[in-house]
Amino acid sequence: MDNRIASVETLLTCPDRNYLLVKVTTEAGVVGYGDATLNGRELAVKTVLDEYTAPLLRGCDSGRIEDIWQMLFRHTYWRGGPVLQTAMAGVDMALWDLLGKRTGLPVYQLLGGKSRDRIKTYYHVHGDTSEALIARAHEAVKAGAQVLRYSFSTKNPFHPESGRSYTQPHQDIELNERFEVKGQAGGTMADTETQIARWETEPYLEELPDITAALRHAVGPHIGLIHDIHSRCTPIQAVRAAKELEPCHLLFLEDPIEPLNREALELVRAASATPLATGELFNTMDQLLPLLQRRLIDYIRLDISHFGGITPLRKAAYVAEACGVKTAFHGPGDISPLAHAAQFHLDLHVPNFGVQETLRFDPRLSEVFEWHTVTEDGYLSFEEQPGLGVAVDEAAAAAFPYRKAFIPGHRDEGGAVHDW
Ligand code: GCO
Ligand code: MG
Repeated sequence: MDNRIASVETLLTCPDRNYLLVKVTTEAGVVGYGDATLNGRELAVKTVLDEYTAPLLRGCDSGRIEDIWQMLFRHTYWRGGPVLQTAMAGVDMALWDLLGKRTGLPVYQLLGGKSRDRIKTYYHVHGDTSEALIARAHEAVKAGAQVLRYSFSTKNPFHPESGRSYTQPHQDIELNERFEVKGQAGGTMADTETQIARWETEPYLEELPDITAALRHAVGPHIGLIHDIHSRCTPIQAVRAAKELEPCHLLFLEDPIEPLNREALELVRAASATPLATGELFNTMDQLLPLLQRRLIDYIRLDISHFGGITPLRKAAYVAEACGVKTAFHGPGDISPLAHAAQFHLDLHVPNFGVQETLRFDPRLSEVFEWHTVTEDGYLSFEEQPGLGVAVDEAAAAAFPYRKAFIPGHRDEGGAVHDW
């Protein structure tokens, strides 16, 4: 069989939101798919893949996955960054998928086999008020969830009459009985880059401990609770939040501060026993390593599509294992089912798996991606197939053309830029 790469192509599709897919085909006609979606900057990644990566890979042995990764990372000289790492991730996932299809084995088997039978997952629950949040959490627990990531809206204290509130990003998609989308996930796509929402951290911090305590009381002691601060605190505000949330026994507090401000995590760590997680914005190992070495976090939140694919994510998980840190890979709606599937294979394999973020996918996605997962009692399993186990319908993908969309920006009440 001629395993040399004949072509590397990109497919941009928008069934509900934009996804950039990479398709690698060998001379023998075997095909692998990967995800290279960078929310709001899809065309930048597509240009890298079409103009630079595709010509470079033509004729390479598709089985030399590690070597191709090293070449793409190091031969460009300009290493890292979200655009280049996302492009590499798409190729890397496609090569693992292709190897699985060639050998007839699922990717987790190629990685060294299972360390567990099923994957503990968490979904988002959001409420505009504490009551709405608790009602939603009860629904999720009734449906079998054992871990919840919660978010809420904070009343704007400066304009109580206006009904305006500060809302956190979330991906709590409600479906009706006919499996149609009732509400869109909050704040993840905007039509223009100038669409701005307001945010002030202090009023939110006033509400956070009470809402969390009420939620903990409502769901009882055995449901895992996760909260994502989404980089919106200064270091000392994060210390306050982590300390005040201590009695609520969170599974973890995510991105308490701007994740690239690594030194300041030490302050939060020293002040409280609330477990910490970060990493969704990291692209390379050097960003993560100091946090592991200094035991500043409990969960790595790396995202397979932005960290360069299966090859480096596996290495990061092994290093985390050596440091007693678990995985909680980033699983938002802005990476495609191919990326989610690739992470599921790693989740099954790595010994130090913790929990996996996932979401209720918009049903329109099933027109483009065919994959079979089952979630029972909050644990996910999937049908065994060679490779990643996700079939892509290219004709359906082409029928949903790209629509330019952006991550909405935030500014404070004074008009200054704020972290999203
Ligand atoms: C999460 C993330 C997402 C991001 C999104 C940005 O923890 O799931 O923070 O909600 O905001 O991936 O595109
Ligand atoms: Mg997050």
